[in-house]
Amino acid sequence: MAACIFCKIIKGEIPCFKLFESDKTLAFLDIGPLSKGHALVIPKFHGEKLTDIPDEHLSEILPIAKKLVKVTGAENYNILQNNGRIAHQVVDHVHFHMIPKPNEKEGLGIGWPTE
Ligand code: IU
Repeated sequence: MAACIFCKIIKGEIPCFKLFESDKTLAFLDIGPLSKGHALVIPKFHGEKLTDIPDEHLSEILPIAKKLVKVTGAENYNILQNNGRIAHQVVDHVHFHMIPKPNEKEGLGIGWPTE
């Protein structure tokens, strides 16, 4: 979809800090992180809401979110997916948030390679 910002990220027209990519799925760091390591996992298939995405384009999403959790070392984390304005969706391309919740004392485990 021409005007979709996440489709532009998928096409490489807008840069992102890429964490994982396959033919169906892209994961990258959120530009406005709620915590260190906040990542988004998105299907490359454009759809506004979860119910718009064919199952075969969703199959990698949770396995990749799990891998990203392990990379951060977070023991506490949220996996979130918002649909519609009332449900706090801002970007109209399906995305799953992986939001680590750092331990106050020890922080995250191994952290990202940028550190
Ligand atoms: P939401 O679930 O639609 O509310 O979340 C949208 C997220 O997309 C939000 O956390 C933004 O910081 C994030 N984001 C981004 O990572 N890169 C962008 O270019 C834009 C939004 I626009």
